[in-house]
Amino acid sequence: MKITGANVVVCCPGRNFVTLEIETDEGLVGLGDATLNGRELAVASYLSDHVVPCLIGRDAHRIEDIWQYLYRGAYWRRGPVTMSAIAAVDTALWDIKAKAAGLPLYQLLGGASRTGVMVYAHANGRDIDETVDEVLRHQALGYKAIRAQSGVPGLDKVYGVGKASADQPKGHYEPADASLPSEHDWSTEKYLRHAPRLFEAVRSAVGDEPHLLHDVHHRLTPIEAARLGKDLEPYRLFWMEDPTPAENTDAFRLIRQHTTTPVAVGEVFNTIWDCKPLIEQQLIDYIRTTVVHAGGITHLRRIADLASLYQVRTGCHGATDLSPVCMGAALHFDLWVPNFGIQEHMPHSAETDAVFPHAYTYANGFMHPGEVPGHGVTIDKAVAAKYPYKRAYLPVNRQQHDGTLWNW
Ligand code: CS2
Ligand code: MG
Repeated sequence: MKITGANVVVCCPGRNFVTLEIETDEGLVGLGDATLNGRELAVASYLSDHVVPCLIGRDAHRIEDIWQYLYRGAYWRRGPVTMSAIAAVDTALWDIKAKAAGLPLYQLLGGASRTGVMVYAHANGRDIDETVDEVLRHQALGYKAIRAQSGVPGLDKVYGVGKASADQPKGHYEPADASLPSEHDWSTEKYLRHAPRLFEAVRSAVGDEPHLLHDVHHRLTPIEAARLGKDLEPYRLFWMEDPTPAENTDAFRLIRQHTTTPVAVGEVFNTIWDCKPLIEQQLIDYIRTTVVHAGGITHLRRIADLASLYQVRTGCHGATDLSPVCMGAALHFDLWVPNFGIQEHMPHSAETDAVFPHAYTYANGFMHPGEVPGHGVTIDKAVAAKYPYKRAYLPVNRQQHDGTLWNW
């Protein structure tokens, strides 16, 4: 089966997405997500200007060979742009192969290892009371696992807290919110005082059962993260995510010395090499890499297999800036992967779902990728064309007391 064409579709149904469509001489078409929030056009160009010319005429069934060709052949290896582009090609080729076999993608990976994919919801609020209400609302929707993020007293804008608006579902949160990076103010002291109070209120409201998660979003130093982990131990979190920037692996050893709160890292990682030391030294409990930013299904399987040797479980990233194509492919991976942990579930908007019709479903805290051949996600290019690209950036953080540029 030969690749005869490939198109890069950039659209913005409320936020930007980049989708790669690969066509074959047998009429089968595959889709891959190539969205990199805030740097979308870099990946679109990497694909259309540099990758697509190399794909035409290749055998679509040779997924591994094409992966190696694009990874080794680039010379300049790794990085979010390169690996998102490779991921899009890989995902589209797995979609095609599964369609050619007439099977849902998870069957090609090894079949289902579980009856459904446990997901976690996003509950956020401007203060503790509003956040508790949102956690209870998601508990009532059947979620077994809920992430809680709230505003911090004394800080104007904080990661993970949506702006209440008439045209978006309650709690909707889109971080890429401006045509130039918006500036948030940050105070570690105010956050460290507040976070334990938030979880004391949430845990007492929901009881012992629900899994509670929290995303620190890279904003603490290692010792501050260690302190937060200790302070949160009474509330038994499922995980504390991105407690400190993960460039320095040794930082996580310090966190481990002080707290048993489980740690999740990896949504900004893009190859197994980023993950390797944290997994091998058992400094994390969940690896957050997912299909779109970590080289596709082919590479994500390698990361999961390494993690399984150290009892590290998967916890794929699943924010709304990863398209439904990524969500669909990830759910097939999640249904198969033996060391599955949890899947993030931030429902897309109705506009986005109209662009990307899909077979996956949610019910009572679990998702399922569906049984249609392939990964089960398509693109309506006519609807996509109604939403042209609109430049948008992720925010930056500045220390409130002196304006030092900080981690967002
Ligand atoms: C967050 C993301 O969902 C998460 O865990 O870290 O929302 C992240 O902020 C965005 O994906 C960045 O584009
Ligand atoms: Mg995160």
